[in-house]
Formats: sequence, structure tokens, C-alpha cells
Amino acid sequence: PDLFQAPDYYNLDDLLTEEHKLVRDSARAWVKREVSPIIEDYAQRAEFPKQIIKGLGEIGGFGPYIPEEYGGAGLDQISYGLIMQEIERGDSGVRSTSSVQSSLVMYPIWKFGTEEQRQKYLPKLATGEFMGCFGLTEPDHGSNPSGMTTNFKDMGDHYLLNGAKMWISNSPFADIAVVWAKNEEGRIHGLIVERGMEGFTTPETHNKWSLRASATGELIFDNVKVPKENLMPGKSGLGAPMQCLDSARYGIAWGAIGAAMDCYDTALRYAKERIQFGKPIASFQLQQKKLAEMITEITKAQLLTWRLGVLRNEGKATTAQISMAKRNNVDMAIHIAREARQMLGGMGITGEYSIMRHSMNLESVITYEGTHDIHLLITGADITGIPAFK
Ligand code: TGC
Ligand code: FAD
Repeated sequence: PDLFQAPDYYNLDDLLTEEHKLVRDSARAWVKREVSPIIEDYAQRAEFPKQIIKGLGEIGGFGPYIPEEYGGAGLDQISYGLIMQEIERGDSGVRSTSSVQSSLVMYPIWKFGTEEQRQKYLPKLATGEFMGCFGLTEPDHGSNPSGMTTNFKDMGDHYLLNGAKMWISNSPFADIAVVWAKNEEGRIHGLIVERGMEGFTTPETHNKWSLRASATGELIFDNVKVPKENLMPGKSGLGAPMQCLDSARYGIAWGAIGAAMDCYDTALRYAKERIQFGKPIASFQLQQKKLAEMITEITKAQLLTWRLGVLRNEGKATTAQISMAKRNNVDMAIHIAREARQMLGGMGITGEYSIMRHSMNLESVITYEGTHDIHLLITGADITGIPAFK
């Protein structure tokens, strides 16, 4: 009773194990205690609440599926999804921090790094002692990362890195950056760049109206000397960062449900309490239509992600299946946020309620990790065999 309301119209709980429910409920309780009471203020001030980092590590928010021997939580993909859902019920920006650290920093080090790199970085990333960021997007290359110009040269005893990345979540405070850059043959590789390396700077991006509680910035490399042991040797080519994106996009598909649930719960409660024309607004058919459609869409999204989680646990989920879920669920959430905002009338635009913040946050979520258009084209390419992006 102490926890958030959680729409579960099709008894999805029956499909979860005791461990799934335990993991979800501890994340839910933590978000209610540590995130929800403070997040609106931080978003209004456009500041990342650094004090939540330790707690995020404790609930499994950093590397939920990374093996315990490296400090991760060793959980399955459904538990990972449920953690993302609960965190994003609080705020998409906090979920971003968790997604980046888990799927875009820890995942590549775990999958493509050397044993020394795993030992050096993963346990500290799992607790939040080290924070990481992921540099793929550049000022001139967003949807088409393969065109990147950031590059490194082999100087014998080290690499020399030059270029710039833009729109990088966590960059202003990250201790390390997983950076994707081309070698002299034009092949993409991942390098671990550490704060403090000469020529490496991370200016913050200001004046965002979206994801205000998440810090975003650039990564600038001006003749940065990167030790050779910082290259991740396990995989090269665009497929390496794309494999990380598969994991992060899967988490976002779950996270978007959390934001939608919070908007739906808020609108339902408000509609039952708000009296106009002598009746609760929930008694009017137009408002019932909005609520009924919201719970229908949330339920469909829950079933999609649950099945996708099972496929991922079996190692069978395809990139195109993940694209479909990311695209559908973020679009679902952004529509629900907009309808829920209207149901609160004027109150909906204030920070007294979470809806407007979710609505603005979701404008980033529908753009990052592949835009709404790009995910549609990935589905199109998958079903026709003809990629339309080129
Ligand atoms: P394409 O020709 O399709 O592929 C190039 C090579 O990569 C391989 N590949 C994959 N391998 C493994 N897993 C995947 N998911 C893969 N996807 C592609 C592919 O097999 C091929 O290999 P090879 O050996 O044949 O060379 O590449 P393309 O250049 O045509 O681009 C395809 C496209 C447009 C779909 C893709 O590049 C794309 O998804 N663009 C969107 C970019 C994007 O999502 N950026 C995200 C940046 S990170 C971020 O936003 C973090 S926000 C985090 C937060 O705060 O939560
Ligand atoms: P563009 O690629 O320029 O796209 C502009 C428009 O053109 C879009 O509507 C797009 O759908 C459309 N378009 C592009 N190509 C096609 C096509 N072939 N056919 C049809 N339409 C097309 N990146 C990182 O690497 N790391 C991060 O941590 C990170 N965090 C982010 C945080 C925030 C808050 C934001 C906003 C972005 C972040 N990104 C990050 C970058 C994000 O991944 C890119 O913004 C995204 O991939 C889109 O690239 P772009 O902004 O350059 O848009």
C-alpha cells in the first residue's frame, strides 16, 4: 500500500518470479523514497542529483545483468527491464544515467574489453564510484554514426585521438568515456578515455527543456594520448556500438512504460477527485475515453516488453524486434503524457505534478538511441530486406 499504484490489467505479475517482484519492489520503494520527492526541484534547476548515485548502484541500477564476479547484480533481462521501468517512473533522466552506465559503458567493457579492463573498471562502475559516458554521436553524424570523423593514429607506444562527440549523457561529470573512433584504415574501435588525460574536455550543454535532471555535454579530443591498453579489442566495426544500443534500447522500452504508468496513475487519481459541473471529471465520457485508451496502450506495451525480455533471456531477440518495442513504447508514453496533461487542466502544466516533466523528458527519449523515424526504417528494412536509410 505504501508503494506507487501499478497498472497490471492483464495480471502480468503472474508471469513474474518471486525474484523479479522483489527486485522491482525494492527499486520502486527506492524511487519513491529517494527520487520522487526531490526530482522536480532538480529538473527545474537543470541539475543532476548526484546524491542518488550510491542508491542507484544498490538497487541494481548499474549493470543489473553484469555477472556478480564483476560487481554487477547478475540478474536476468526481465529484472533489468523492471528496474528500468521503476526508475523511469521517477524520471527519464535518472533512467538515462542508469542506461548509459549499464548498457553503454559496463556492457562494452564486459563484452569487448580485456580481463584487466574488466577488473579495473567494472566493480567501481557497479557501485557508482566511477561514472561513465558513451560517445558515439557527433555534431555532423547522429542517425548515421558510420560517417563519424573522430579518429586515432597509432603512434607506436600510444594512440593519438582527435575529434568531437556531442549530446553525451553524463559527460560533464563522467570519470571515463567509452569513445567510438576510426583507426587509420577507417575501422571503428572502442577506446576508454579517462578524465584528466591531456587534451580531453567535456563542456556541458545548457538550456535544454528536456531531460533537465540529466547532465548532457560534449567530448572534445585535441591530440589526446590514449594508452594502447585502453583499446577494447573484442569487437570492432559499427556492430560493436550497435550491440550496446540493443541492450540500452531494450531497457528504454521498459522505462517508457514506467513514465506512462506515472502519468496514467496521476490522471486517474486527479479525475476522481476533481469536481466540475458538480461531478468528478472521471464521470465524463471524454475523460473515461482517455483513461481507457491509456490503460489499453500500457497493457499492450507491457506484453510486448515481457515477451521481448523472454526472447532476450533465451538469446533470441533481434535488433529489429528491439527497435519495434523502443519505438512503440516511447510513442505510447509520449501520447499518454500529453493526454494526461490535458486531463489535469491548468494544474497539468505545473511542477506540482510529474506529467509535464515526463512529457518534456520523452521528447529526448523519442530522439536518442535511434529516432522514431530510424526505428521505423529498421522495421521496414527487416520486413522488406531493403534498407531505406542509404
Ligand atoms: P548497417 O550497414 O546496417 O550496419 C553496419 C554494420 O554493423 C552491424 N550491425 C550490428 N551488429 C550487431 N548488432 C546490431 N544491432 C547491429 N546493427 C548493425 C551490421 O551487421 C554491419 O556489419 P558489417 O560487418 O556488415 O559491417 O549500418 P548503417 O550505417 O546503414 O546504419 C544503420 C542504422 C541507421 C540503423 C544505425 O546506424 C542506427 O541505428 N542509427 C541510429 C543511431 C543511434 O541510435 N545512436 C544512438 C547514440 S547513443 C544514445 O543515444 C544514448 S542516449 C542514452 C541515454 O541517455 O539513455
Ligand atoms: P539527425 O540524425 O540529424 O536527424 C534529424 C531528423 O532527420 C530526425 O527526425 C531523423 O529521424 C531524421 N532522419 C535522419 N536520417 C533519416 C533517414 N535516413 N530517413 C528519414 N529520416 C531521417 N548520443 C550518444 O552517442 N551518447 C549519449 O549519451 C547520448 N545522449 C543523448 C542525450 C540527449 C538528451 C539527446 C537529445 C541525445 C543524446 N544522444 C547521445 C544523441 C542521440 O542519439 C541523437 O540525437 C540521435 O541519434 C539523432 O541524431 P541527431 O540529433 O544528429 O539527428
